[in-house]
Amino acid sequence: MALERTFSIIKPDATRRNLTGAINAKFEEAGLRIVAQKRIHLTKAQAGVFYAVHAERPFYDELCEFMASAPIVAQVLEGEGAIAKNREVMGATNPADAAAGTIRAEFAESVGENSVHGSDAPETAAVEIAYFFSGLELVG
Ligand code: RTP
Ligand code: MG
Repeated sequence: MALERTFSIIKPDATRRNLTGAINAKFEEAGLRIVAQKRIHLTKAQAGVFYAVHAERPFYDELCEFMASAPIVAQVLEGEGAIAKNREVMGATNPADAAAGTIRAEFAESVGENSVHGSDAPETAAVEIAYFFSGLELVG
């Protein structure tokens, strides 16, 4: 399998509870390398652009409010099959459905405030990485 990069966000519910290090440990234990990372506080409009694909969903406004409610940690993770591996480490969107040992099973508070985001395909990973990072900031 090829070396791949994916985009990750440690969401406001997790930064608020000082879980950045615990979540990063899960990524590193799974063999994912953090090749870029920054802590930023999004505006609601910036969150809205990032989640534009969900604009018609009933939870969109609440999701954008939440993503702008506290700092996030934006990251690029690299590894063999990084996109699928990251989604495996995150667990299901709803923590009630997430497998034991996954980030969402251990840390998520609800289906909305679920601690992490991870890209779902190579195309979305490329777009999401480019929204947050320049090429010079990716240090493999
Ligand atoms: P993500 O995009 O954040 O990695 O999560 P995902 O693929 O597992 O879930 P997705 O369907 O893409 O939904 C994006 C985010 O929207 C929030 N959400 N809230 N209240 C709800 O029913 C609901 N459903 C989704 C979550 O924060 C989810 O991660
Ligand atoms: Mg998604």
